[in-house]
Amino acid sequence: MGFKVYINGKLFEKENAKISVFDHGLLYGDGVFEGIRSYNCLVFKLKEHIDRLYESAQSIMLNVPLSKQEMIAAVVKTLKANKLKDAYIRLIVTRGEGDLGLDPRKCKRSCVIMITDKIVLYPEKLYKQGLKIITVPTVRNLPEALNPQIKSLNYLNNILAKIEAINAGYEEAIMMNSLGYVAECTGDNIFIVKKGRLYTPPQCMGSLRGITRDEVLKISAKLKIAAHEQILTRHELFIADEVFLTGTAVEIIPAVGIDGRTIGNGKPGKLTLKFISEFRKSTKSNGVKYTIS
Ligand code: PXG
Repeated sequence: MGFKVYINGKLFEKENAKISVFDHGLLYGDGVFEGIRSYNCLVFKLKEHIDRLYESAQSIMLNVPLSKQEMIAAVVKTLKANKLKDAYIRLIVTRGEGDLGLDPRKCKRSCVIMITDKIVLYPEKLYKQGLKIITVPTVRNLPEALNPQIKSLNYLNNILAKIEAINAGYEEAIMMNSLGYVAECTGDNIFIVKKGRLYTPPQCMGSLRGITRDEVLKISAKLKIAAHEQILTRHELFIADEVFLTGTAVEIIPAVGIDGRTIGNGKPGKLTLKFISEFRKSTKSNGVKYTIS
């Protein structure tokens, strides 16, 4: 069975799911997106993802032609049409079809796209062993230039950092901001554990306000583990007891090496493992429910 893609209210077979080459999402990266997951027919934190999508759109003056309720209904409709229990959901709103020029006023109708697919899980081995990662030269976008809070279709900043990691033989990069402080990874937020406390950079250091990050902060409150939003330097990463990354796709993954330094004892730490198991529990019980026939 082929799979179906939602475009502007209609479902198309994958082969026929096409948009204009004059769409400003393609020509200029002018649009916003979300990456969402569903677990056993529960869309995890759907409301939070939709809220963030509309905030990104508001910031770039992009009209979303659906109410939030209609958007949620469309996500559920697409998941049901594809009979997916566990899914990765990519929600995209582009400026729509315009002409060869930046002027967004030429784009008369924004374009809403939803792609739902089977989730590709990272090998369990990575969660057990942890990642070795590096800091890279490309700095995270300045909040006063292109605010990382806007989850826009322009991800070249992150892709350049990813290329630098890959060229050096690593899978993931830690991005610093222009002041040299830790911002985030290319598609994940970063946390450290030091002396039983949790630290993560504040948003003003140049990171996206991750929904997984928010959930980790919530879990830490529940477990009565002190958590702080604090400016972090490379040095603090190197001397951390534990480091982990958070994001929708990866959930929570330990980092056991940074720039050649071994973090802690080189194995995923106790608190990291606790957060992984608490997070997995949360994905089983939180979200918007749907049924598939
Ligand atoms: N930072 C950046 C720059 C991101 O793009 C996160 C942090 C984590 O946020 P959430 O809300 O997911 O905890 C993201 C999210 C992909 C993909 O296809 C990327 C993200 C999410 C899902 C899939 O690479 N980025």
